[in-house]
Amino acid sequence: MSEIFKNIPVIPYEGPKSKNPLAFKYYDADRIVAGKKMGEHLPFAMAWWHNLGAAGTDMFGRDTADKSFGAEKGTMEHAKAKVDAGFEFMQKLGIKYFCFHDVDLVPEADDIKETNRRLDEISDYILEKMKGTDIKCLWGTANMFSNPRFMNGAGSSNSADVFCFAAAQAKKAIDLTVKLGGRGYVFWGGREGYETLLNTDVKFEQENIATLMRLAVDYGRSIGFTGDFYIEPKPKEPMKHQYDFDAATAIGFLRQYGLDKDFKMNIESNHATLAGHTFQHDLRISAINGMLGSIDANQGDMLLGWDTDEFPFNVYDATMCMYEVLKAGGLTGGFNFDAKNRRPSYTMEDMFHAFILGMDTFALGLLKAAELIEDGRVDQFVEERYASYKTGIGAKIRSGETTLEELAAYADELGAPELPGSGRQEYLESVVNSVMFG
Ligand code: XUL
Ligand code: CO
Repeated sequence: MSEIFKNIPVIPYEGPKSKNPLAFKYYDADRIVAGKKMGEHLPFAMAWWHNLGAAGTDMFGRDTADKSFGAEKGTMEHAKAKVDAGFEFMQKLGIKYFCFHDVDLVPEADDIKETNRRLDEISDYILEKMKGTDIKCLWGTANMFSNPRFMNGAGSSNSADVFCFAAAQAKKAIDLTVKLGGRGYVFWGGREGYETLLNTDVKFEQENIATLMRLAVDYGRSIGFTGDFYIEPKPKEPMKHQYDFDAATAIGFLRQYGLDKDFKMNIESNHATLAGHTFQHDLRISAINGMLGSIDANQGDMLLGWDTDEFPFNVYDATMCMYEVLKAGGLTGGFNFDAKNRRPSYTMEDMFHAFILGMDTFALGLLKAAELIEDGRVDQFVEERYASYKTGIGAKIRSGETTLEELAAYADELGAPELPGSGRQEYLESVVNSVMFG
């Protein structure tokens, strides 16, 4: 098979001084950081839909990039050309994982039986490609939001027939994920929400979503899937309101319906910011609940109120992300670049620049997060900030050995507490800067 990305070599690591646009400046897969190889800390993944599918179409204009990869779009030849392109791309970048929706892999037919036959054919082809490489699936998912049948949702649809269709797609996508060695299976509730409460029974819809997830877990376990299921929270877009608003909401939902043992979170940076949180916030909320599973690595634009899915460039955010990941002991999933080139960056070389940027940003984030932890000033400050709970009345509160009467008597005795101590935010921010640039 002929080379698709001609003139693009295997991307080498050349170090921070390199000016070669087709080289890593920070991502050095074998470098040991915090006791582990960088490549193990950072299981990067390619998103099939953006990298091999999205060609620049937006609401105001058509494709700018040519992603035909030499085949006619909408055909199985094109589906296979995408596989060829994807594997060449991943191998040139040293990426070990990919993520997919069912309909990213093949053109959807009118009849689901034909779509499934095409999925069998393409997954055989992918399996063949995987041989002799160490590339695997990170996670799979079903696209239950693009086709008009899902206009009112999938699990949350008012139509039981549509619910069945969603179940059928999820079943097949779980089969494919298992076949391709996937670590996880994602539910992103793109249309699981509402446009208006005037026509919506929220409780009914949430119960149905939970039923769909329960059935998916039961099926997955029955065919030997031992990985994690993930919810990928997002507060809005395409719907005005989406039920998996943010990590806290999704975790509450999972606990309410007894799904928390099988599910974790797949946190996407741009989704967290749409929810009015920082990326770090949703990572922390997931981590403290033991549910930090995987990450969709991208970034939004502070000046725009939608999901721009940009390649990550913000090293502060990546550093705080890696700080959370290191503290959580790593991910069971990985870092999926759910990100796309800007529309005017339409050449094949731009696809590589984008991944080099994203991988270097997270490599730098990892290095700086490890330094921040090693430095210890931030962690030590947090530790000391709660010191009043280590002894005396504080220790009794923590161990649950007190009563409201006892605490009230203690307060009476005290008269007035001292101020609780400075938060030292500006000092801590300067510590972060000194680690970033020191
Ligand atoms: C959409 C989004 C999805 C999910 C998978 O905002 O992030 O691509 O990652 O369905
Ligand atoms: Co995503």
